[in-house]
Amino acid sequence: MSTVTTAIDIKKIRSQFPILDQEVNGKPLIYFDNAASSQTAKSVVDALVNFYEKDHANIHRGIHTLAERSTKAFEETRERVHQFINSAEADEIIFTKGTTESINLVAQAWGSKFLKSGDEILISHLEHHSNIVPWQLAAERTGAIIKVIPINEKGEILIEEYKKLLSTKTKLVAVNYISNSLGTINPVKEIIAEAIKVNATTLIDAAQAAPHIKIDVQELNCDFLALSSHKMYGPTGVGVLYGRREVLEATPPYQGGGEMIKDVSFSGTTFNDIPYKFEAGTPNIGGVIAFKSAMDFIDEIGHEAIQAYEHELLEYATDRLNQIPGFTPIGTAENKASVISFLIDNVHPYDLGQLLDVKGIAVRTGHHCTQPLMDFFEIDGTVRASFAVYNTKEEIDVFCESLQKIVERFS
Ligand code: C6P
Repeated sequence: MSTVTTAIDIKKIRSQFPILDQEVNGKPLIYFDNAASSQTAKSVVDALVNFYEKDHANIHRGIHTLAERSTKAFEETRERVHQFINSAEADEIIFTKGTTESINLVAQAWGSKFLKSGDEILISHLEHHSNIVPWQLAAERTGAIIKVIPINEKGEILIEEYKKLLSTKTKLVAVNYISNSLGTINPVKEIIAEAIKVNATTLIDAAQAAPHIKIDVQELNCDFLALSSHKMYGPTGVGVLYGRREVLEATPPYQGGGEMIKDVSFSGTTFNDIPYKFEAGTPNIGGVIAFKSAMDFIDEIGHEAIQAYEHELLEYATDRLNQIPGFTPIGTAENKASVISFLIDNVHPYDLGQLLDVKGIAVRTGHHCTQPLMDFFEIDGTVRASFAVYNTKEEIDVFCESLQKIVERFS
């Protein structure tokens, strides 16, 4: 058994995740499906319970005590996100259901005003369907054209090819920070800087980045950034859209309803200020409030420590997996987060996923909502192991030994 060298109190961290302390199919659970959804920290669950047991009321509407309490806690999370991603102000933080809704909001609301026939939208070949389909719908509505930034065999964006695609016709560049299927960390700062040269608006899909690396929207200088709480040890059904003030103010509302208005009459409506203009209806109040505890959990460990530890897990697993006969990694970028997508000769990914589940190991199999990327590699899908800060080298040992046995059975 190996020991982890990076300074991190794994016992303390794991104590925040009682769900990990169980058997699945008679074996201790090993949860390596964190890119799909990470487990929820106990402090987050406690915050949710506390809200429903003590503070539940609708927000921004009532003047009674519970309404004031829940409104205050909700707005405290907005402040917390503002700090967490270093936006210029808290009003630039909009709560959504998740990254998918955040991107759809931009594609529909911003797209309806700022995209017109012949305009170009640049996305990369690495994108999740959530950063492809909303643009296809926007393109259909407006006559804009989608252009795809090519990648190499390692799964890295070809920056020189990207630069060639940029022109005065480019109205939007939308790319992910970290690829969910391959783990590639994209040079988003450089991508944004190049987009700014042609006055293009930029959107960063940070769904996979937010749990792993420090995000600083002012340093990145992006116009929009999207993330999901459930990949950050927080609750499902909560996401964030960051938007630069000027861009948000210029963007029309996404949905109509309660809270997003200043004044409504049958002859017309005036809209609320940002961020409320984009938050129609009653949101996931409890989820948003509990999301604050997820950011506290991440910051207590620190992004630097998280990144160093997860990188150690990535290198350890990669070395061990490379020794397994028939192992082929899919995505071998120089700059990678803790995601390993792979194939094993003669074993279908679904069979592998099922056989690993029998051993209590949770991985994701399939196309990971990135079918164009799978087409690039001429495969239907992969097996994907994605590590979080609560995973250990000992779990990787069990995973590799289990894989080895499966390979032996199939050879
Ligand atoms: N990827 C995965 O297993 P939502 O579902 O809205 O929270 O996030 C969508 C999304 C957008 N962009 C990226 C880069 C993502 O990874 C995801 C979610 C999960 O890879 C579920 S498909």
